[in-house]
Amino acid sequence: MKELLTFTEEVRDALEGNRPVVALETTIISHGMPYPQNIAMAKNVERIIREQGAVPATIGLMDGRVKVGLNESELERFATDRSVEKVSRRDFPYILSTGKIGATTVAATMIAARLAGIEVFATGGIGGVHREGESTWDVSADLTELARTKVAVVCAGAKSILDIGRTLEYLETHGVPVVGYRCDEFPSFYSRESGYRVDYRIDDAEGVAKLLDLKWKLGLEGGLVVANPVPEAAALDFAEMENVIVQALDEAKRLGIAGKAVTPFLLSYIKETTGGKSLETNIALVNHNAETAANIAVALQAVRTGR
Ligand code: PSU
Ligand code: MN
Repeated sequence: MKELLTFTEEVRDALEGNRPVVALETTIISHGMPYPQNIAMAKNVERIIREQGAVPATIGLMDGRVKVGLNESELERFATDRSVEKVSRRDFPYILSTGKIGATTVAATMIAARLAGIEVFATGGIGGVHREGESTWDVSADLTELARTKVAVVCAGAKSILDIGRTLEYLETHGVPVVGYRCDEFPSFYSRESGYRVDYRIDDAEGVAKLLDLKWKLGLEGGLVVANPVPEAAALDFAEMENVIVQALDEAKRLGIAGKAVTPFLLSYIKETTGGKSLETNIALVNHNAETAANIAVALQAVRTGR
């Protein structure tokens, strides 16, 4: 199995030396943001993680390998190549066996992180139960992955293109704790509110690290959602975003969009409709998640080594 993974030197050294590492996904680069903002964001989050004393590992599938850590030209390829496929758990073996290039979603990045021995992962927002999911059965594989794979996912909540209430119910059923990092309300990506509460509020990285360490010591498999609201200064109005989201959902229905195309379609519709504003917010929240994830990775290392 190990021969399927390729590490950059920086990531291999960190993992061998038991130093804190933070995983990053590539779907957000290839399918979540336009060029050149996506490549700027990808490099910037890596810088932020290093500044906080951890090592970034951006993950993608390429040449039949799981790349754990991407060099500059590989990052550039994920940011520009239109043939990059979106890879979730289902698509993982197909993309590897054909040697195609695939950007990993939250679910696929968790799988790769677990294989590599990385426990903390920073992203933008997780997938979830879609609105009207009770009839379409559109439930992101991110949720089933969180139920089974031992990785903490730091995110700005879930976009309200989803049914946030049902998403939280699913996570509860599957035993995935939803921690509010310095917040009581589960955030909705662009906004700091959603109308739903988190399970527990924790105000410091050490607290999150202790919870993680204990959860996994107890043999309670599965991940953790760390909900880290977008910084106040970059937050958008919840009601305003709701209008755009309803339009996006109508349009998706009209065009008969289904399967893995749903989320990218909604995201790009919202981006078009809100212009640059939502992109700025998106970048701000990802930066913030990278910083928080690095702090948690460092704290987890300290808990483990008893420092
Ligand atoms: N939600 C966002 N931005 C994103 C995604 C979700 O606000 O970029 C991406 C993530 O990679 C996530 C994936 O894992 O979409 C979920 O896709 P699906 O709903 O098809 O499982
Ligand atoms: Mn789906």
